[in-house]
Amino acid sequence: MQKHQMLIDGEWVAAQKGEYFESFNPFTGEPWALIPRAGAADVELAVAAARNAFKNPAWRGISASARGALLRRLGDLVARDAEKLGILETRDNGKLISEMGAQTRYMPQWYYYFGGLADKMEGRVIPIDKAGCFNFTLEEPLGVVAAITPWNSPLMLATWKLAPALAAGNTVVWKPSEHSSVSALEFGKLFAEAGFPPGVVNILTGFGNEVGTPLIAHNDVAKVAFTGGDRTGQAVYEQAARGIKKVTLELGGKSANIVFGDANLDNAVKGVVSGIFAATGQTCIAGSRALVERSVHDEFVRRLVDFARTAKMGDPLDPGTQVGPITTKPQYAKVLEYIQIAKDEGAKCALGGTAASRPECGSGWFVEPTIFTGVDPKMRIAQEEVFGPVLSVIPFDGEEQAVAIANDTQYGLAAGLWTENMGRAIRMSQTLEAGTVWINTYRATSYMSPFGGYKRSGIGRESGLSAMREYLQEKSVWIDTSGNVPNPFVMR
Ligand code: TXE
Repeated sequence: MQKHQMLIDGEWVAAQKGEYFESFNPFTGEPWALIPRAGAADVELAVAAARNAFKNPAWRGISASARGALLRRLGDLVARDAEKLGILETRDNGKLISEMGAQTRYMPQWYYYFGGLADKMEGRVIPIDKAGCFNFTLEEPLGVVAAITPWNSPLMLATWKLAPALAAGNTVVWKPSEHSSVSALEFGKLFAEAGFPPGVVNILTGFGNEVGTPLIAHNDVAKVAFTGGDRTGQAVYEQAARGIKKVTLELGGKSANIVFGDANLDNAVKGVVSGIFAATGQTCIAGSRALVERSVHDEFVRRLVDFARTAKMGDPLDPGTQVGPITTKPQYAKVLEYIQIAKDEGAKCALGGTAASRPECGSGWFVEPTIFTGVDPKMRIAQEEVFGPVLSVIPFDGEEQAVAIANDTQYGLAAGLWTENMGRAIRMSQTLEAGTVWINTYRATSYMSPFGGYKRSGIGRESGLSAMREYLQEKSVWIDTSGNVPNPFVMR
């Protein structure tokens, strides 16, 4: 079994207590790596390193253009190592190499884009209303950013935080998920090679309560950037609030993929399948509710089931595999529990509905692609995030009802619309409560386009120009130009 070290102040180290935990390969169900189990003492060291690096002229004193150049160099190194990093992700989280490899190959674009933005975040001169005053603004970094990331797209979701945080001049302590530390540690080797000074990025591996909690609580942490489940996100938000820390939260959803009778049904079937089965449902943007207009409901379900039935399950490292295992054993148990809940609630199982025992699934944690019909929008299976290959099909009549059902959850991350009526598509893009709306497509994301949630799906935006602002603060600077300080007892 490989034994790993974590990154503090440019050094590769064990945890202070010398403890390790096992990381599992979800395809075999076997442990394959030993990861340092960090705790509060390691948090102290990593935050001190990040704090010192933030003040160090080697980082604070270089120009924004030089920071941008470092990010672009990092992007080149990620491009060079994309295949290796993708394979490590798949070993650790069991998601398809076709998906993980595509993500690691696309990741350099974030470093190029935010590297380009580094020297373009200009302040403003305000045409101030006070005579004898000159007023301008500065865009300044926040300080030490705590980045806490999940296991489902480990390096991509970290990249969404690291690239803007570093471009803005912050330093980072990154805690990857305990289920996917290996790719993070391999990725961590690239910072020194790209030329980042020690301590600018530190990586602490371990568990949420042992590393995440003291990290968020630390006085020298200015901001918390978190992706994960909404309950954990709530706890993170509450704790960050005690220190009045800035936060961005990306917290998953119960996204609706809405199919109208006038849609190109072949495309809509592909879109719905891609939304729920392509990433084994383990994605924040999973289109886990298919809302289907009643006029085409039966025909659509028939085509959907026929298509989903052909999905090839098996080794996620095989490029031909279409549905992989569930990443963790508790998550596997959670998905099966929700399938039982749906059955108990009276939903009708049109496909799957069990653990997968196909020979090609070996001893991995696989669940059959599952489709429930006859789902009432109030059922738990239609309201709660399952995070697995489980789709709820809900019929509707007309646009108004579609919007009402789509918006009737506590989440608001994304929505898909399948229709040839562009007037309706544009109307609905304005009434759907979701941070992203896809029209006749699904699961498209880009470094250029803001991504984030409405309602319980989160706070703040990642990617695009908006992300840069999440890692900067604006300072207002006043200068007297009159040389004559007025009456000190009257506010100017
Ligand atoms: O995520 P957690 P889990 C959802 C999905 C899934 C559920 C639970 O529904 O079934 O969350 O998954 C760290 N303070 N999503 O338990 O707990 C943890 O170590 C600070 C949606 O794996 O949210 C990890 O690094 N940090 C989601 C990170 O938080 C804490 C992606 C995420 O773990 C912490 C993943 C604490 N108290 C799961 N507790 C999405 N939005 O895509 C845990 N952590």
